[in-house]
Parts: sequence; C-alpha cells; structure tokens
Amino acid sequence: MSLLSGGFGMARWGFGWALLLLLLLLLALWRPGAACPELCTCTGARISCVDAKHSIMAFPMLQSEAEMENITDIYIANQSSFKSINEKDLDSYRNLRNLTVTNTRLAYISRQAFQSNPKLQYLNLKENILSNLSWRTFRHLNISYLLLAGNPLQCICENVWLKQWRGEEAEDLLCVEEGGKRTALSTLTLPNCVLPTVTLKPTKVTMQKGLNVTLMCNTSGTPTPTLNWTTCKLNSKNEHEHSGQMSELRLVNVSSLDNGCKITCRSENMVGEAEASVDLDILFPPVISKLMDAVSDHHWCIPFSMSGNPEPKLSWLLNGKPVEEGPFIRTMIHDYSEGEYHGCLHLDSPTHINNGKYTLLASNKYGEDRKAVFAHFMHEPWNESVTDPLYYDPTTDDTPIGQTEDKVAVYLVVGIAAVTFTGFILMLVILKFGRNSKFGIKGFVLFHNVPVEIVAR
Ligand SMILES: *[C@@H]1O[C@H](CO)[C@@H](O)[C@H](O)[C@H]1NC(C)=O
Ligand SMILES: *[C@@H]1O[C@H](CO)[C@@H](O)[C@H](O)[C@H]1NC(C)=O
Ligand SMILES: *[C@@H]1O[C@H](CO)[C@@H](O)[C@H](O)[C@H]1NC(C)=O
Ligand SMILES: *[C@@H]1O[C@H](CO)[C@@H](O)[C@H](O)[C@H]1NC(C)=O
Ligand SMILES: *[C@@H]1O[C@H](CO)[C@@H](O)[C@H](O)[C@H]1NC(C)=O
Ligand SMILES: *[C@@H]1O[C@H](CO)[C@@H](O)[C@H](O)[C@H]1NC(C)=O
Ligand SMILES: *[C@@H]1O[C@H](CO)[C@@H](O)[C@H](O)[C@H]1NC(C)=O
Ligand SMILES: *[C@@H]1O[C@H](CO)[C@@H](O)[C@H](O)[C@H]1NC(C)=O
Ligand SMILES: *[C@@H]1O[C@H](CO)[C@@H](O)[C@H](O)[C@H]1NC(C)=O
Ligand SMILES: CC(=O)N[C@H]1CO[C@H](CO)[C@@H](O)[C@@H]1O
Repeated sequence: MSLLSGGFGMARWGFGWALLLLLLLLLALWRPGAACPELCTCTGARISCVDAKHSIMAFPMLQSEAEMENITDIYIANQSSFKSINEKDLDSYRNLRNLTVTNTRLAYISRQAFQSNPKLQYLNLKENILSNLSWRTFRHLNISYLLLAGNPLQCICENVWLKQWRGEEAEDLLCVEEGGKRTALSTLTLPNCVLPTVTLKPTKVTMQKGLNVTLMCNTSGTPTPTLNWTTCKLNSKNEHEHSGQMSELRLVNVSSLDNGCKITCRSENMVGEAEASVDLDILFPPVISKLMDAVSDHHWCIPFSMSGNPEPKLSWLLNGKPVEEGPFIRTMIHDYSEGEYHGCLHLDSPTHINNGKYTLLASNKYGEDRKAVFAHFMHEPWNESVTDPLYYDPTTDDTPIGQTEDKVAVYLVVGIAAVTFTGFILMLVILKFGRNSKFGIKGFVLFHNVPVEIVAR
C-alpha cells in the first residue's frame, strides 16, 4: 500500500521492478542449458558429449545436484580420452535411465559403478575396449538392454555369465581366445567354470519356541562359491560356522518374535549366484499385549493386540458371562503386523446393558492368555434430549464414574456462582457501612474468606 503513496513510494516501486528483472535474469542463467559443460550439449533431460576433437576424460558434472537429478539420458561418443567408469562417477545422476558410452577407450567399469542408478535400463557400451565385465556390476539393476558388440571380450570364465544374458544381441556376441581367434560366446564352454547351486536343509522349519535348530547350507560350483546367510533381525541367539562348501546356522532357544522370519543362504562365484530360503514357523501360546478402553468411531471398538501361532481362537466374557457374537457384537482382526494381530470387539450402538468388565480369552493348542478391561458406553454429556435410565437403574451395582463427575461439576459451578454473588452483596454492605463502622477493611477480608471455605468442603 505504502509503496504507491508519494514519491518515496514510487522510488521503492521502481527498485522492486529492477530487483524482479534481476531475479528473472538470474533464473534464466540458472536454466540447465546454460550450466552445461563446455564440450557437451544439454537438452532437457539429456547430456550429450560427441566432440571428437576435444575429448572428455570423465562424465561431465552439472552445477547443482538438482540439475543432475533431472538427467535421464547420457550419451558419450567418439571420446579418445574416456577410459573408465569409476565407483562414484555417476552418483549424482540418480534418475539415469539410458547410458551410452560408445567408440571410446573405455576398458574398466567398477563393480559399484551403477550403485546409485537403480533406474538404469538401457546401457549401450558398443565399440569400446572392454576385455571383461562382472555380473556383480549389474546385480541390483533391471537392465533391459546391454549392448557390448565391438569389444575385445576375452573367452574367460569371468565373461561366461554373458551367455545367459537375455539381451537381444547375446547370440552374436564374440569373444577373443588366447591365440586371438574369435568365438561365439554362446557356444563357449570352459572347464572349472560352473554356476553355483545351493541346497538348504531342512526345507521346512516348524518348531516350538525355546528349542534349538540347525540349518545347513551346501553349495557346489567352480570356482568355489562364497556362502552368505541373510536373515531378518534375529531375536534368537545364533551363530554360524563355515567349512568349505558347507555352512551351518544354529539358532538356540528360538524366540517367538522370530516367527515368520525368512532365512536365506546365498552362494555366488564369478559365473553367477544361487540362493535358497526357508521361513521360520515358530509355535507358541497366545500373548495378549494390549487390551484398551473402548473408543467410538462409527461403531464402538474395544481394541486389542495379541500374538500366538497357530492363530489363537478368541472369545469374550462380559462380567464373567460369555458374550454371544452376532451382527451387533463381533470380533474382527483388522491387521497383522510385526508378528501381532490387531483387532477390535465391535459393538453397534451399545446401551447401558453392554457396560461392564470385558475379558478377552485367547487360546491355541499351546496355551491361553486373558486380559480384562472395563467399558462404559455413555451418551455425550450435556445432551438434554436424552434421559438415560442408567442412573436410576437399581440393577447396576457400580455407579458410572464419568456422569457422577459431571454432576459434581454442575454443583460446583452453581455453588461458586452463588457464593460469589453473596460475597458481592456482602462487600457492598461492608463498603457502605464499613467507612464509618468498626468492621473496617479486616471485616471485608474475613467475609471474603468464609465462602471459599464452604466451597472447599
Ligand atoms: C527439473 O525438471 C523439472 C520438471 O521438468 C523442472 O520443473 C525443474 O525446474 C528442473 N530442475 C532443474 C534444477 O533443472
Ligand atoms: C563418431 O565418429 C564416427 C567416425 O569417426 C562417425 O561416423 C560418427 O558419426 C561419430 N559419432 C558421433 C555421434 O558424432
Ligand atoms: C532410451 O533409449 C531407448 C533406445 O534408444 C529409447 O527408445 C528411449 O526413448 C530412450 N529413453 C529416454 C528416456 O531417453
Ligand atoms: C578385466 O579387465 C581389467 C581392465 O582391463 C583388467 O585389469 C583385469 O585384469 C581383467 N580381468 C581378467 C580376469 O582378465
Ligand atoms: C524390469 O523391467 C521390465 C521392463 O523394462 C519391467 O516390465 C519390470 O516390471 C521391471 N521389474 C522390476 C522389478 O522393476
Ligand atoms: C539348546 O542349546 C543350548 C546351548 O547349546 C543347550 O544348553 C540347551 O540344552 C539346548 N536346548 C535343547 C532343548 O536342546
Ligand atoms: C553337498 O552337495 C554336493 C552336491 O550337491 C553333494 O555331493 C554333497 O554330498 C553335499 N554334502 C552334504 C554334506 O550334504
Ligand atoms: C530362552 O529365552 C527366554 C526369553 O526369550 C528366556 O526367558 C529363557 O531363560 C531362555 N532359556 C534359556 C535356556 O536360555
Ligand atoms: C443427543 O443424543 C441423541 C441420541 O444419542 C443424538 O441423536 C443427538 O445427536 C445428541 N445431541 C447432541 C447435541 O449431541
Ligand atoms: C556381503 C557379504 O556378507 N559377503 C560375505 C559373504 O561371505 C564371505 C565368506 O563366506 C565373506 O567374506 C563376505 O564378506
């Protein structure tokens, strides 16, 4: 408002426009195109470096992380100084989908080269000088195209995994034998170059909690594969022992918290990998971890959480008598997470006859558990249209606490109002007579204190 009033305002207004223009100019300069490295061209989400006279040595970097995150396509061709793709080179290009590096001196690709590029789909590495490539470089990716024609790939075990490659050109891919002779990779067979297999025993683990179990993983393949166990975060005490092509995983005093846990044995060598897994099925008696006060949300719900395997059967008691379930009262499990079933006893429009002590019984063949909670289904306080017979019902032995409190509150408020009013009248009287009487100021203090004592009582 003040900007437009008076000469001073006009000056500020002009200054504002200049600032805005400057900002726009800066914004224009910040556009991706302008931040493109000298020897490359950038259009939208693509970087392309094809200047053969002045070769780049590594992937270009843009000015900001945000710009690099926008890039989905990098195209590099005819670069005589481009030799390797190292561990961190592509870290900032997190959304990269297409990568072409062709007709360069590329000889080395790190196994971690694409660890930050989970979206990489199309990889064209034609016409480089790659002699070998590990499958581990691509283990976490979902590559649709891997083009490798025109590389002096050697006929060695490390490249044998390419035989199984589903890429379109796999059949035509050639490799170079020691003498220099070229062979179709698809027909290559090498001694001592065998894909791993793995067997895990037992194949099913169903056991009671507190017992011990030993899992045995056996692998074959050459070169000798390495074995690894991957498990959920185990609560049971565990140890593994490794010897040659065998590995043992021993679980002691198995915890019910590990029920459903998946245990995997993975085996890998340069030709590829294999794995086998088993799910722990741990039997244990029911445990009710939570039984909470009734809450109202369309219907009333008495929420509970419990565990047990096999899944416990549930029933309820109201004041010690079995609750008959039906359309208006029923138990429902809503969710199974972190080893626990979460559910509700649903009550449709409960009345005072539903008030009382609710006991949840959970049982399976290994034992049972029970927990109880008191539930009072009440109308909203201060609702004049309802005269709840509950408070006059002689059959109800325990008084509903909430409503009693409400009545006390009413008495208290009315009492305080009455006392304040009396105090006010008394004060007027004292002020009127006090000026020329013996009561004085002391009288006022005395009278003011007396009603407060009545309230406290
Ligand atoms: C990234 O792309 C989005 C959508 O195309 C665009 O709005 C945004 O300005 C770009 N960010 C950078 C830093 O270029
Ligand atoms: C790379 O160089 C070859 C021959 O030198 C040429 O035919 C090709 O068009 C060039 N590629 C690009 C993308 O410039
Ligand atoms: C990636 O490359 C493929 C094959 O050349 C092409 O069809 C696709 O449009 C490219 N995708 C992007 C995002 O550039
Ligand atoms: C794979 O290629 C790299 C880079 O050229 C080389 O250092 C390494 O010795 C090769 N590995 C094998 C097994 O030939
Ligand atoms: C892998 O890519 C293919 C096609 O590119 C797609 O259909 C599939 O869903 C992808 N799989 C995963 C796990 O991303
Ligand atoms: C489980 O192993 C522990 C330690 O090796 C041992 O003390 C315990 O007796 C074993 N329990 C059973 C049920 O075999
Ligand atoms: C492991 O597997 C190999 C081949 O599958 C088999 O010959 C060997 O007997 C197995 N060893 C054990 C201890 O099961
Ligand atoms: C087994 O574990 C439970 C807790 O998970 C513990 O209370 C019990 O003492 C343990 N038993 C043995 C023999 O270590
Ligand atoms: C009073 O209770 C009745 C019956 O439970 C309900 O329909 C009505 O909406 C309530 N009124 C208010 C003001 O809460
Ligand atoms: C990723 C991982 O845990 N690798 C391990 C697999 O097992 C071998 C020994 O068998 C370890 O050396 C690796 O570190």
